Amino acid sequence: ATVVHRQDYAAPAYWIRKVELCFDLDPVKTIVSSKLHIERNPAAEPQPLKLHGEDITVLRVMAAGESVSFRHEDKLLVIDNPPAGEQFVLEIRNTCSPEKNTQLSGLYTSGGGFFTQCEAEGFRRITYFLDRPDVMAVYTVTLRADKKKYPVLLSNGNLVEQGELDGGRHFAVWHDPFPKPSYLFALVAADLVCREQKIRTRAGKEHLLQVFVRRGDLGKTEHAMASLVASVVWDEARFGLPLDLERFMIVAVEDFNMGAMENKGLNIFNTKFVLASPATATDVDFAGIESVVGHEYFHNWTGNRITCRDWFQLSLKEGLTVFRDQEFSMDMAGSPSARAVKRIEDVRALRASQFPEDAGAMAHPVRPDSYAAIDNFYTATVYEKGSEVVRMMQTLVGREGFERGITLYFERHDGQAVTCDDFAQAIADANPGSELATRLETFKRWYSQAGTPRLKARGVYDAEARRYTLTLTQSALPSPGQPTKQPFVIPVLAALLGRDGRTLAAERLLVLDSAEQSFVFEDVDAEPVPSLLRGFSAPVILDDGLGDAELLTLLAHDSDAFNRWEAGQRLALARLLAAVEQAAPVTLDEAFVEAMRTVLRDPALDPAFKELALTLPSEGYVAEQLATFDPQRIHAVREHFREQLASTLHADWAEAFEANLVHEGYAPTPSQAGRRALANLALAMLCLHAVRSGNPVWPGRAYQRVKDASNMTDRIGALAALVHSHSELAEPALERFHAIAGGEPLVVDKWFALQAQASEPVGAGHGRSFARAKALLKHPDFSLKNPNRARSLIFQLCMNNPAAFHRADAAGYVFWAERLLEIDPINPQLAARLARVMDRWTALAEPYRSAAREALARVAAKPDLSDDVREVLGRALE
Ligand code: DPP
Ligand code: ZN
Repeated sequence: ATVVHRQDYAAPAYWIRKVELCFDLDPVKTIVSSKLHIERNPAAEPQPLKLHGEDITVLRVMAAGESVSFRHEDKLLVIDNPPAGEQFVLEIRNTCSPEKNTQLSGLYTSGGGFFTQCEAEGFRRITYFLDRPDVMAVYTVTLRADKKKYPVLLSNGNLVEQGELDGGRHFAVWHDPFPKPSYLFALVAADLVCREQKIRTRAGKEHLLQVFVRRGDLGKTEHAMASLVASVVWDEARFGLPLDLERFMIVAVEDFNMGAMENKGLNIFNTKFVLASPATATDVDFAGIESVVGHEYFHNWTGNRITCRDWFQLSLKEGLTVFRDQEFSMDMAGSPSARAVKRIEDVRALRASQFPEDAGAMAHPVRPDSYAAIDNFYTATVYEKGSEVVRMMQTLVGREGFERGITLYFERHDGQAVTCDDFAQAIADANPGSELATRLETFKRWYSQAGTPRLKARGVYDAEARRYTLTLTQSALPSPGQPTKQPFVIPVLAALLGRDGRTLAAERLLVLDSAEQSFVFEDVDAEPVPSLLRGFSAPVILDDGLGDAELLTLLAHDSDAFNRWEAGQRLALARLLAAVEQAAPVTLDEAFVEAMRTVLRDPALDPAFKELALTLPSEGYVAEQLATFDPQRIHAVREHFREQLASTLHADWAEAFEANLVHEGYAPTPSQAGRRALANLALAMLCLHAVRSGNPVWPGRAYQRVKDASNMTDRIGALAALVHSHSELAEPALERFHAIAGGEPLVVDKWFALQAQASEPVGAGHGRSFARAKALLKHPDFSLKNPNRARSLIFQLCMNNPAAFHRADAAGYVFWAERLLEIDPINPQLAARLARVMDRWTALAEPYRSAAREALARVAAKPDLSDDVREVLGRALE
């Protein structure tokens, strides 16, 4: 595969200003006719016209009304002698086969309908084009298809005409007035129904919102529609960005590689992020829908109106839009404590996915320097770390300053394809003299340097001078291709607490922009406990040297909820790490258990916060702290700790369970969701203890709940409690759950996922969870072709169940290799994601490390792997 380098960017030699597309839709052979209005770029050297095309067949090419000769070169269609003159029209006719398109990139069929996915490079699988984001054109699209099978015909923009054709066919013509890159093109032809609603923006204009789903799913679209309405209102209120389209459509499809796609005016969504009813979706699903609907809607400005010059700039739109959807969810959550809970969840997700990425074989900067398959760079780094970079800018210029920056960004670049530099420049220029503007070039290292920086903080208190001096130092480990790093700009929100919990110094912003700097706090009454990096103000690994006593102070008193949670996690982490080092089982100390009990009992704390605070750091997070890790050892230690918390806090769990039962009607609000989350954690702990002590009461109650729960959150929570505790009732409960699911795909996905994540027994029965997951491959409901289903079983096992996956006999790795080789010919994007499971194999202890290398080498030896998989394996084995 050819590797593309960021430094090689050159503007295109030709622009395409206008496109007229006509589709004769047929699953076996669809005919695409396109008329391209092409303009030479006067700044470029005269050269052949090279259009991208992949897995499609050209029928004819005409230029300026006459047939023109062309040739193929790799995946390009080359016209050596395009017509002279500044502008000309090129007409192309080609075919593609949607039914055979199992990659789900380009035009494909799903559930008997036609759908598209063009980001990043899917448009070239539909027709020949300059398939790059800096080529922006106005599209007019005609769709023709059988009316009975495909009564709904949709594309971007506005419907301008529709009517009947001979032979039971019909047509629709759509026009999108906004110039857009080809990756934002979409079409849908299917038998769908829709929920619709009108909305009036501040300017008084009325707009139509529509959510299209399969027949029978209409009752599950209310939440998606409500989320869309809220998104429209929020973007106008917070950033002054209104809906610019007459109509905005969302279409749900069952087979989809990503979560959703922001095609102009016609968002296409994985059903997982549209369909929800209390009976089928959990609180987490409801929150996910709100955030993804928001995310895709917000792309309309950050991504579509201003797009990326090239794919290296992907974080320009993704980092910024993740930041916007996180802010949206926080604003929707409302109360300060609900906002904090959302922030904790976002940081936990960042640490679970992005930190390991930054430390592994695929580490890359937020703005990568090269790629073989761009689809491999839709990563946690580009998205989540990219969002943190935007958040740091907001911290450095303030919330109002950031809004001014966004306004300037749109004044300067609306309608353009730009770079991450352009964005940072606009935020800085709107805030002259700010902490950002004065060190912009240094700040931009966040875009170019990979790896998670380490921040060390040490304080000295001078009682006589009542002065506290805090010294911050930073360092960063080498990452692939970047042996040394220059200092980052690290905004550190800091406050000082007394040992008794009172505030000794109010929160202030410290900005570290060199290797080492000291900051002085005057008038400090007593030796303080520093509360640093509040709200996780920078994506770094903090070493503040605090011991148990100080962390207990922060856990009990910090007014920053994030740091309060963090203090509890660090107390737990320190114990987990110490125990992993020991050969013998470790008993949890009284101080820690009491601290957890205090949190659980504190009536002033939000139940959602308690659930987060009482959940031990994940096995993956523990592994990340170690240069070499043994997944089985970590699992055994963490399970042992969970059992101890289950038994020593037994009465408190029982009380928490009863106290947090929700008796009102179901609503996916943060407050109800928090109570359900805590009740479910309590139930899990109660079942764990009951199974160990042979008491049937709590498992019985959990079983009852699987049968009777009025909502999915409680049902699956109870099922999880039985499965993870290895209760005898787990099997009948799983059967019951499957029956209740009634074949509903998203619920069946949950059933697979839960079993794939089932905690592996420690000691007797070890291997049972792996065996169960493996056996599920043969279940009649299982399929590799549906990405959601494949992810629910295979990815959950390989990524989220370390003790089942990393086996001394290497059976987990064999399972991984076999599935990877099965999926790759079907869907390379999906296969490449699965390949990423091995990112951190070099940190594994023996015998896992050698076995992992062998599995990697075995897969890499296959000659006909996709470019996507080859790139990931290549980096892993480098
Ligand atoms: N659909 C993906 C997203 O919104 C890629 N743009 O992040
Ligand atoms: Zn996005």
